[in-house]
Amino acid sequence: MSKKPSATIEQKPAANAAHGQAPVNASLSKGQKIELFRQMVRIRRFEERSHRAYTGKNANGGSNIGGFLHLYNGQEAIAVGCCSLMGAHDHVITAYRDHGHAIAVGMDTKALMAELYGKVTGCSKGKGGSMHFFAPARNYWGGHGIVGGQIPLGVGLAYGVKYKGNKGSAMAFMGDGAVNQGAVHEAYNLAALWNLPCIFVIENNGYSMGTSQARSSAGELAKRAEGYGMAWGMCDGHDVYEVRATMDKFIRRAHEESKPAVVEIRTYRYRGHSVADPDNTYRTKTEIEDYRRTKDPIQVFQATLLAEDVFTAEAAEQIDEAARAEAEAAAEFADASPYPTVEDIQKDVYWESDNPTERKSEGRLFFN
Ligand SMILES: Cc1ncc(C[n+]2csc(CCOP(=O)(O)OP(=O)(O)O)c2C)c(N)n1
Ligand SMILES: [Mg+2]
Repeated sequence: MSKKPSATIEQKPAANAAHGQAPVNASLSKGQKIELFRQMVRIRRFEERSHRAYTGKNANGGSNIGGFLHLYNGQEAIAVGCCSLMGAHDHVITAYRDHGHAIAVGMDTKALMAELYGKVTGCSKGKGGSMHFFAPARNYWGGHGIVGGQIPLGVGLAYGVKYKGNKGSAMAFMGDGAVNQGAVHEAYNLAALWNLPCIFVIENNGYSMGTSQARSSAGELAKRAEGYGMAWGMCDGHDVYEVRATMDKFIRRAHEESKPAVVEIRTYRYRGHSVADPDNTYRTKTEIEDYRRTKDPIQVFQATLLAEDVFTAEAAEQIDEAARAEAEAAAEFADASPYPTVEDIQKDVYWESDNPTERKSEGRLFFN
Protein backbone atom coordinates (compact mmCIF):
# COMPACT_ATOMS: atom_id res chain seq x y z
CA MET A 1 0.00 0.00 0.00
CA SER A 2 2.81 2.43 0.70
CA LYS A 3 4.29 4.34 -2.18
CA LYS A 4 7.25 2.01 -2.30
CA PRO A 5 5.81 -1.40 -1.45
CA SER A 6 8.10 -3.34 0.83
CA ALA A 7 10.04 -5.98 -1.04
CA THR A 8 9.17 -8.44 1.72
CA ILE A 9 5.44 -8.29 1.03
CA GLU A 10 4.19 -11.31 -0.92
CA GLN A 11 1.24 -9.86 -2.77
CA LYS A 12 -0.83 -12.96 -3.33
CA PRO A 13 -4.60 -13.20 -3.54
CA ALA A 14 -6.36 -15.08 -0.75
CA ALA A 15 -5.49 -18.78 -0.86
CA ASN A 16 -9.09 -19.98 -1.02
CA ALA A 17 -10.68 -18.41 -4.09
CA ALA A 18 -14.01 -20.15 -3.33
CA HIS A 19 -14.99 -17.39 -0.91
CA GLY A 20 -14.95 -14.87 -3.74
CA GLN A 21 -17.50 -17.10 -5.50
CA ALA A 22 -19.91 -17.13 -2.55
CA PRO A 23 -23.12 -15.39 -3.68
CA VAL A 24 -22.67 -12.54 -1.21
CA ASN A 25 -19.33 -11.72 -2.84
CA ALA A 26 -19.98 -12.75 -6.43
CA SER A 27 -22.92 -10.31 -6.48
CA LEU A 28 -20.72 -7.34 -5.59
CA SER A 29 -20.12 -4.73 -8.28
CA LYS A 30 -16.59 -3.55 -9.00
CA GLY A 31 -17.43 -0.33 -7.22
CA GLN A 32 -18.62 -2.16 -4.12
CA LYS A 33 -15.45 -4.23 -4.02
CA ILE A 34 -13.33 -1.11 -4.30
CA GLU A 35 -15.37 0.39 -1.49
CA LEU A 36 -14.51 -2.54 0.80
CA PHE A 37 -10.85 -2.01 -0.02
CA ARG A 38 -11.11 1.73 0.58
CA GLN A 39 -12.67 1.22 4.03
CA MET A 40 -9.85 -1.08 5.10
CA VAL A 41 -7.21 1.37 3.90
CA ARG A 42 -8.98 4.28 5.62
CA ILE A 43 -8.93 2.35 8.90
CA ARG A 44 -5.22 1.51 8.53
CA ARG A 45 -4.26 5.10 7.80
CA PHE A 46 -6.46 6.48 10.56
CA GLU A 47 -4.81 4.13 13.05
CA GLU A 48 -1.32 5.05 11.90
CA ARG A 49 -2.08 8.76 12.13
CA SER A 50 -3.59 8.41 15.60
CA HIS A 51 -0.52 6.45 16.70
CA ARG A 52 1.66 9.36 15.59
CA ALA A 53 -0.59 11.81 17.41
CA TYR A 54 -0.44 9.73 20.58
CA THR A 55 3.33 9.46 20.65
CA GLY A 56 3.92 13.06 19.48
CA LYS A 57 3.52 16.32 21.39
CA ASN A 58 1.13 19.19 20.86
CA ALA A 59 2.17 22.85 20.46
CA ASN A 60 2.32 23.25 24.29
CA GLY A 61 4.56 20.24 24.67
CA GLY A 62 1.71 18.16 26.09
CA SER A 63 0.08 14.97 24.83
CA ASN A 64 -2.40 15.17 21.97
CA ILE A 65 -4.25 12.13 23.22
CA GLY A 66 -4.81 11.13 26.84
CA GLY A 67 -5.85 7.71 28.14
CA PHE A 68 -5.53 4.52 26.16
CA LEU A 69 -5.25 3.90 22.44
CA HIS A 70 -5.91 0.35 21.23
CA LEU A 71 -5.16 0.08 17.53
CA TYR A 72 -6.92 -2.16 15.02
CA ASN A 73 -4.08 -2.59 12.49
CA GLY A 74 -4.17 -6.12 11.06
CA GLN A 75 -7.83 -6.76 11.91
CA GLU A 76 -9.42 -4.43 9.31
CA ALA A 77 -11.10 -7.12 7.19
CA ILE A 78 -13.27 -8.19 10.12
CA ALA A 79 -14.94 -4.85 10.88
CA VAL A 80 -15.25 -4.02 7.18
CA GLY A 81 -16.51 -7.47 6.19
CA CYS A 82 -19.07 -7.68 8.99
CA CYS A 83 -20.34 -4.10 8.85
CA SER A 84 -20.68 -4.22 5.06
CA LEU A 85 -23.47 -6.76 5.62
CA MET A 86 -25.55 -4.51 7.86
CA GLY A 87 -29.12 -3.71 6.93
CA ALA A 88 -31.45 -1.18 8.53
CA HIS A 89 -32.02 -3.31 11.65
CA ASP A 90 -28.57 -4.76 12.21
CA HIS A 91 -26.64 -3.42 15.18
CA VAL A 92 -23.01 -3.45 16.27
CA ILE A 93 -21.42 -3.27 19.69
CA THR A 94 -17.79 -3.93 20.53
CA ALA A 95 -15.02 -3.55 23.07
CA TYR A 96 -12.41 -0.82 23.42
CA ARG A 97 -10.61 -1.70 20.13
CA ASP A 98 -13.43 0.16 18.41
CA HIS A 99 -12.00 2.47 15.73
CA GLY A 100 -12.30 0.00 12.86
CA HIS A 101 -15.98 -0.70 13.45
CA ALA A 102 -16.70 3.03 13.80
CA ILE A 103 -15.16 3.77 10.40
CA ALA A 104 -16.79 0.70 8.86
CA VAL A 105 -20.29 1.82 9.93
CA GLY A 106 -19.60 5.19 8.30
CA MET A 107 -18.61 7.53 11.12
CA ASP A 108 -16.75 10.69 10.15
CA THR A 109 -13.03 10.36 10.84
CA LYS A 110 -12.82 14.03 11.88
CA ALA A 111 -15.25 13.40 14.74
CA LEU A 112 -13.35 10.24 15.65
CA MET A 113 -9.93 11.90 15.72
CA ALA A 114 -11.36 14.83 17.69
CA GLU A 115 -12.72 12.32 20.21
CA LEU A 116 -9.24 10.86 20.62
CA TYR A 117 -7.95 14.38 21.28
CA GLY A 118 -10.68 14.94 23.91
CA LYS A 119 -12.20 17.79 21.90
CA VAL A 120 -15.79 18.97 22.02
CA THR A 121 -16.19 18.23 18.30
CA GLY A 122 -15.58 14.53 19.00
CA CYS A 123 -18.30 11.94 18.48
CA SER A 124 -18.76 11.66 22.26
CA LYS A 125 -18.10 15.39 22.79
CA GLY A 126 -14.58 14.63 23.97
CA LYS A 127 -15.68 12.76 27.06
CA GLY A 128 -15.25 9.21 25.86
CA GLY A 129 -11.91 9.03 24.09
CA SER A 130 -10.60 6.08 22.12
CA MET A 131 -12.61 3.40 23.89
CA HIS A 132 -15.99 5.10 23.61
CA PHE A 133 -16.89 5.85 20.02
CA PHE A 134 -20.68 5.77 19.54
CA ALA A 135 -23.12 6.46 16.69
CA PRO A 136 -26.67 5.42 17.65
CA ALA A 137 -28.00 6.77 14.34
CA ARG A 138 -25.77 4.21 12.59
CA ASN A 139 -26.74 1.39 14.97
CA TYR A 140 -23.26 1.55 16.48
CA TRP A 141 -23.43 1.15 20.23
CA GLY A 142 -19.78 1.59 21.14
CA GLY A 143 -16.96 1.25 22.42
CA HIS A 144 -16.74 -0.49 25.94
CA GLY A 145 -13.80 -0.79 28.32
CA ILE A 146 -14.83 -3.64 30.61
CA VAL A 147 -13.71 -6.87 28.99
CA GLY A 148 -16.88 -8.77 28.02
CA GLY A 149 -19.12 -6.00 29.39
CA GLN A 150 -20.54 -5.19 25.96
CA ILE A 151 -21.75 -8.76 25.38
CA PRO A 152 -24.85 -8.71 27.63
CA LEU A 153 -25.63 -5.29 26.10
CA GLY A 154 -25.43 -6.90 22.66
CA VAL A 155 -27.99 -9.45 23.80
CA GLY A 156 -30.18 -6.53 24.88
CA LEU A 157 -29.88 -5.04 21.40
CA ALA A 158 -30.91 -8.38 19.88
CA TYR A 159 -33.81 -8.55 22.32
CA GLY A 160 -34.89 -5.10 21.12
CA VAL A 161 -34.79 -6.23 17.48
CA LYS A 162 -36.98 -9.24 18.25
CA TYR A 163 -39.34 -7.36 20.57
CA LYS A 164 -40.03 -4.77 17.89
CA GLY A 165 -40.58 -7.48 15.30
CA ASN A 166 -37.78 -6.22 13.08
CA LYS A 167 -35.77 -8.38 10.70
CA GLY A 168 -32.35 -7.66 12.09
CA SER A 169 -29.54 -8.78 14.34
CA ALA A 170 -26.97 -7.60 16.82
CA MET A 171 -23.34 -8.37 16.17
CA ALA A 172 -21.60 -8.38 19.55
CA PHE A 173 -17.84 -8.32 19.03
CA MET A 174 -15.32 -9.42 21.64
CA GLY A 175 -11.68 -10.45 21.85
CA ASP A 176 -10.39 -13.93 22.56
CA GLY A 177 -9.69 -12.83 26.13
CA ALA A 178 -13.34 -12.00 26.77
CA VAL A 179 -14.64 -15.52 26.23
CA ASN A 180 -13.77 -16.52 29.78
CA GLN A 181 -15.81 -13.77 31.41
CA GLY A 182 -18.85 -15.00 33.31
CA ALA A 183 -21.06 -12.33 31.77
CA VAL A 184 -20.35 -13.72 28.30
CA HIS A 185 -21.74 -17.10 29.35
CA GLU A 186 -24.80 -15.56 30.96
CA ALA A 187 -25.33 -13.71 27.69
CA TYR A 188 -24.92 -16.92 25.63
CA ASN A 189 -27.48 -18.61 27.84
CA LEU A 190 -30.15 -15.91 27.48
CA ALA A 191 -29.59 -15.48 23.74
CA ALA A 192 -30.04 -19.23 23.22
CA LEU A 193 -32.92 -19.60 25.67
CA TRP A 194 -34.91 -16.75 24.15
CA ASN A 195 -33.84 -17.34 20.52
CA LEU A 196 -32.42 -13.87 20.10
CA PRO A 197 -30.83 -12.77 16.80
CA CYS A 198 -27.43 -12.15 18.38
CA ILE A 199 -24.20 -13.06 16.64
CA PHE A 200 -21.31 -13.25 19.05
CA VAL A 201 -18.19 -12.47 17.04
CA ILE A 202 -14.88 -13.45 18.63
CA GLU A 203 -12.03 -11.51 17.02
CA ASN A 204 -9.31 -13.98 17.93
CA ASN A 205 -6.00 -12.16 17.56
CA GLY A 206 -4.26 -14.76 19.70
CA TYR A 207 -3.53 -12.54 22.69
CA SER A 208 -5.26 -10.85 25.59
CA MET A 209 -2.80 -8.13 26.48
CA GLY A 210 0.41 -10.20 26.88
CA THR A 211 -1.27 -13.57 27.48
CA SER A 212 -1.55 -15.98 24.59
CA GLN A 213 -4.72 -17.92 23.94
CA ALA A 214 -2.90 -21.18 24.72
CA ARG A 215 -2.09 -19.95 28.21
CA SER A 216 -5.56 -18.69 29.03
CA SER A 217 -8.35 -20.59 27.31
CA ALA A 218 -9.33 -24.25 27.24
CA GLY A 219 -10.72 -25.88 24.12
CA GLU A 220 -12.07 -24.35 20.95
CA LEU A 221 -13.50 -20.91 21.68
CA ALA A 222 -16.47 -20.92 19.31
CA LYS A 223 -17.33 -24.55 20.04
CA ARG A 224 -18.41 -23.52 23.52
CA ALA A 225 -21.62 -22.48 21.75
CA GLU A 226 -22.60 -26.17 21.67
CA GLY A 227 -23.07 -26.16 25.43
CA TYR A 228 -25.91 -23.70 24.84
CA GLY A 229 -27.31 -25.43 21.77
CA MET A 230 -26.14 -22.57 19.55
CA ALA A 231 -24.73 -22.79 16.05
CA TRP A 232 -21.13 -21.76 15.61
CA GLY A 233 -18.55 -21.16 12.93
CA MET A 234 -14.93 -20.24 12.37
CA CYS A 235 -13.11 -18.43 9.62
CA ASP A 236 -9.94 -16.55 8.74
CA GLY A 237 -10.09 -12.83 9.24
CA HIS A 238 -7.41 -11.74 6.76
CA ASP A 239 -9.68 -12.39 3.76
CA VAL A 240 -12.60 -9.99 3.63
CA TYR A 241 -14.44 -12.30 1.22
CA GLU A 242 -14.20 -15.15 3.70
CA VAL A 243 -15.45 -12.95 6.55
CA ARG A 244 -18.45 -11.87 4.47
CA ALA A 245 -19.24 -15.38 3.23
CA THR A 246 -19.18 -16.76 6.77
CA MET A 247 -21.04 -13.94 8.48
CA ASP A 248 -23.67 -13.76 5.76
CA LYS A 249 -24.88 -17.26 6.69
CA PHE A 250 -25.33 -16.39 10.34
CA ILE A 251 -26.84 -12.97 9.72
CA ARG A 252 -29.40 -14.49 7.34
CA ARG A 253 -30.22 -17.13 9.91
CA ALA A 254 -30.65 -14.45 12.57
CA HIS A 255 -32.96 -12.53 10.23
CA GLU A 256 -35.02 -15.50 9.07
CA GLU A 257 -35.15 -17.66 12.19
CA SER A 258 -34.16 -15.32 15.02
CA LYS A 259 -31.34 -17.62 16.11
CA PRO A 260 -28.09 -16.72 17.86
CA ALA A 261 -24.63 -18.00 16.91
CA VAL A 262 -20.99 -17.73 17.89
CA VAL A 263 -18.45 -17.01 15.16
CA GLU A 264 -14.72 -17.05 15.80
CA ILE A 265 -12.64 -15.09 13.32
CA ARG A 266 -8.90 -15.72 13.45
CA THR A 267 -6.85 -12.57 13.05
CA TYR A 268 -3.75 -10.78 14.28
CA ARG A 269 -2.91 -7.40 15.71
CA TYR A 270 0.28 -5.71 14.59
CA ARG A 271 0.67 -3.24 17.42
CA GLY A 272 0.99 -3.81 21.16
CA HIS A 273 -2.16 -4.28 23.21
CA SER A 274 -2.36 -0.50 23.51
CA VAL A 275 0.13 2.12 22.41
CA ALA A 276 1.28 2.51 26.00
CA ASP A 277 1.78 -1.23 26.35
CA PRO A 278 5.21 -2.60 25.39
CA ASP A 279 5.15 -5.31 22.78
CA ASN A 280 8.50 -6.98 23.22
CA THR A 281 8.03 -9.62 25.87
CA TYR A 282 5.43 -12.11 24.75
CA ARG A 283 5.87 -12.57 21.00
CA THR A 284 8.65 -12.40 18.50
CA LYS A 285 9.17 -9.85 15.75
CA THR A 286 9.29 -12.75 13.31
CA GLU A 287 5.77 -13.77 14.27
CA ILE A 288 4.45 -10.29 13.48
CA GLU A 289 6.44 -10.02 10.25
CA ASP A 290 5.36 -13.46 9.06
CA TYR A 291 1.71 -12.48 9.35
CA ARG A 292 2.26 -9.13 7.70
CA ARG A 293 4.20 -10.71 4.86
CA THR A 294 1.70 -13.44 4.01
CA LYS A 295 -1.67 -12.47 5.46
CA ASP A 296 -1.97 -8.71 5.63
CA PRO A 297 -5.70 -8.20 4.93
CA ILE A 298 -5.17 -5.09 2.81
CA GLN A 299 -2.36 -6.60 0.78
CA VAL A 300 -4.30 -9.82 0.27
CA PHE A 301 -7.41 -7.96 -0.91
CA GLN A 302 -5.40 -5.66 -3.13
CA ALA A 303 -3.79 -8.67 -4.79
CA THR A 304 -7.22 -10.30 -5.13
CA LEU A 305 -8.72 -7.22 -6.79
CA LEU A 306 -5.73 -6.84 -9.11
CA ALA A 307 -6.08 -10.49 -10.12
CA GLU A 308 -9.81 -9.97 -10.70
CA ASP A 309 -9.08 -6.90 -12.81
CA VAL A 310 -11.25 -4.80 -10.55
CA PHE A 311 -8.70 -2.01 -10.36
CA THR A 312 -5.12 -1.16 -11.21
CA ALA A 313 -2.15 -0.72 -8.89
CA GLU A 314 -2.33 3.03 -9.63
CA ALA A 315 -5.95 3.18 -8.51
CA ALA A 316 -5.02 1.35 -5.29
CA GLU A 317 -2.24 3.88 -4.76
CA GLN A 318 -4.68 6.77 -5.20
CA ILE A 319 -7.02 5.27 -2.62
CA ASP A 320 -4.10 5.05 -0.23
CA GLU A 321 -3.05 8.64 -0.86
CA ALA A 322 -6.61 9.83 -0.25
CA ALA A 323 -6.81 7.82 2.99
CA ARG A 324 -3.57 9.37 4.23
CA ALA A 325 -4.85 12.85 3.36
CA GLU A 326 -8.15 12.13 5.12
CA ALA A 327 -6.34 11.02 8.28
CA GLU A 328 -4.14 14.10 8.15
CA ALA A 329 -7.16 16.37 7.75
CA ALA A 330 -8.81 14.63 10.70
CA ALA A 331 -5.76 15.32 12.87
CA GLU A 332 -5.71 18.98 11.79
CA PHE A 333 -9.41 19.30 12.59
CA ALA A 334 -8.90 17.69 16.01
CA ASP A 335 -5.94 19.91 16.78
CA ALA A 336 -7.85 23.08 15.88
CA SER A 337 -11.00 22.13 17.83
CA PRO A 338 -11.72 23.43 21.35
CA TYR A 339 -11.84 21.34 24.52
CA PRO A 340 -15.17 20.91 26.33
CA THR A 341 -15.76 23.53 29.03
CA VAL A 342 -15.72 22.87 32.77
CA GLU A 343 -19.41 23.83 32.90
CA ASP A 344 -20.18 20.96 30.55
CA ILE A 345 -18.43 18.32 32.57
CA GLN A 346 -21.60 16.73 33.94
CA LYS A 347 -23.62 17.06 30.74
CA ASP A 348 -24.26 14.05 28.49
CA VAL A 349 -23.20 11.65 31.22
CA TYR A 350 -26.56 10.53 32.60
CA TRP A 351 -29.78 11.01 30.64
CA GLU A 352 -31.66 11.65 33.88
CA SER A 353 -29.49 14.53 35.02
CA ASP A 354 -29.81 16.16 31.58
CA ASN A 355 -33.61 15.72 31.67
CA PRO A 356 -34.57 16.26 35.32
CA THR A 357 -38.18 17.15 34.62
CA GLU A 358 -38.75 14.06 32.48
CA ARG A 359 -37.00 11.60 34.72
CA LYS A 360 -38.91 8.45 35.37
CA SER A 361 -37.30 7.11 38.52
CA GLU A 362 -38.56 7.77 42.04
CA GLY A 363 -36.43 8.56 45.04
CA ARG A 364 -32.95 9.95 45.26
CA LEU A 365 -30.93 10.37 42.10
CA PHE A 366 -27.54 8.65 42.35
CA PHE A 367 -27.90 8.17 46.11
CA ASN A 368 -26.95 11.70 47.12
C1 LIG B 1 -13.21 -7.08 33.44
C2 LIG B 1 -11.86 -6.62 32.96
N1 LIG B 1 -10.76 -7.31 33.33
C3 LIG B 1 -9.54 -6.89 32.91
C4 LIG B 1 -9.42 -5.77 32.12
C5 LIG B 1 -8.04 -5.34 31.63
N2 LIG B 1 -7.93 -5.70 30.23
C6 LIG B 1 -8.15 -4.77 29.28
S1 LIG B 1 -8.01 -5.41 27.77
C7 LIG B 1 -7.62 -6.94 28.33
C8 LIG B 1 -7.32 -8.06 27.37
C9 LIG B 1 -8.48 -8.48 26.53
O1 LIG B 1 -8.03 -9.19 25.40
P1 LIG B 1 -8.98 -9.63 24.24
O2 LIG B 1 -10.35 -9.87 24.76
O3 LIG B 1 -8.32 -10.76 23.54
O4 LIG B 1 -9.09 -8.35 23.27
P2 LIG B 1 -7.96 -7.67 22.37
O5 LIG B 1 -7.30 -6.64 23.23
O6 LIG B 1 -7.03 -8.72 21.91
O7 LIG B 1 -8.70 -7.02 21.27
C10 LIG B 1 -7.60 -6.93 29.71
C11 LIG B 1 -7.29 -8.12 30.53
C12 LIG B 1 -10.59 -5.07 31.78
N3 LIG B 1 -10.56 -3.98 31.01
N4 LIG B 1 -11.80 -5.52 32.19
MG1 LIG C 1 -7.19 -10.75 21.79
